[in-house]
Amino acid sequence: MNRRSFMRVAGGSAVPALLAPGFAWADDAKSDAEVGRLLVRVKEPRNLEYDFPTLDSYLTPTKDFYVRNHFAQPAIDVRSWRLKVEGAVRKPLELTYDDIRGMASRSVFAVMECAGNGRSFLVPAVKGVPWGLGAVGNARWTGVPLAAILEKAGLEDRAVEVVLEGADSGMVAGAPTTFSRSLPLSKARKPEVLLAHAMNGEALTEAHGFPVRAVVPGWYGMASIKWLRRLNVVDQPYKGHFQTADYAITEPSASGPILTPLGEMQVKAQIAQPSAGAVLPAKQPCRITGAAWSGEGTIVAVEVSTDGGQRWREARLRPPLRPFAWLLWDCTWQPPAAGGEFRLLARAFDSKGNEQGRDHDPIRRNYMVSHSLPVRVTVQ
Ligand SMILES: Nc1nc2c(c(=O)[nH]1)N[C@H]1C(S)=C(S)[C@@H](COP(=O)(O)O)O[C@H]1N2
Ligand SMILES: [Mo]
Repeated sequence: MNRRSFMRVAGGSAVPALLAPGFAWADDAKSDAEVGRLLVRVKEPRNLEYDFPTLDSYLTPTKDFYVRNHFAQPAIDVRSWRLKVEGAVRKPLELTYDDIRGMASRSVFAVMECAGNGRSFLVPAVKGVPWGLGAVGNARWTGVPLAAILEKAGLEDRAVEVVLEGADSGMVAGAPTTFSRSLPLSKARKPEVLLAHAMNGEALTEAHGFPVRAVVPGWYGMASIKWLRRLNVVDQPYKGHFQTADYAITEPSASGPILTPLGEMQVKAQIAQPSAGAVLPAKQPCRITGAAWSGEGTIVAVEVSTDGGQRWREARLRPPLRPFAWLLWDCTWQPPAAGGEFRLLARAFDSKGNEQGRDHDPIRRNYMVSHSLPVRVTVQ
């Protein structure tokens, strides 16, 4: 046990009972100054999880923001780095870091959630990085709208999608593969979609995609390609590994199952406090806190149950309420004198009429784990 984890235990904050066995604190794995209180899920390539029960601020500090890497982090020399824009465009471009920072930028507050967040709670167990609650964070992203870059390059009429390609790569099923994914033009041209060069007011860190990454607000994290090096405008739907074999679900249809790349995030509330396994004193008011977010809708209500889902009460939504970002919510509960075991649940509702569900639909495989996850506590 290193010093920090020792202090956490000694300081009375229970080691989260949610953690998969064999976890280590990030400090054990590396001395990188950008790592704060992250939990190591996979050491190499680096996959680090936010300790969600510590949630106490609207913006997730960059050092506490989860990291999801499929391949080794690429080494990029920003002086020779270029972003190529090519394919079905009238004027191919090669942009430098300074070119991009010199263009008109905007900032968007947006939650980023990995499509595999929460999968360690699925029974039976599924494959993939065993994320608990913390493959999610909320940040302020600054950059150039992708739409402005596509406009500059001039789309040809045959264009249907933009393939965003990262500088990282590795062998997948025997073939060299880059981390790439496409966006349909309908989303790519939305004003919120950015080629971001800053996060929470500072230049991107290497772990989060320096020099430039995509940020696709409202969509699961896999769309937000880090270490961008190429935008390839294509005239056919892209069939890359990370939207066919991975990050896709097979949806039934009249003409048989159709493979659909994952896109929009699902409406979701998560409880941060109390955390699983907490022991609460009877008759003493307890604050239940958490965050809630959705895809392209905004949160309109969060409800909390302390009896496993029989009765629900409305939580207080704390401003700011912004599209694409999460919001923090809370409510007060008076644990009964009799004590016992309790199952806490939260559920969110959004402006598009979506309601958080109670179960995981198997069609979603090991992705989109958006149902209400129970937090078991003891009152005594
Ligand atoms: N180039 C590249 N981009 C990537 C990935 C990756 O492995 N390589 N992982 C994706 C996934 S699955 C997620 S959830 C987000 C996570 O972003 P973060 O590491 O900044 O939290 O990045 C996405 N962009
Ligand atoms: Mo992800």
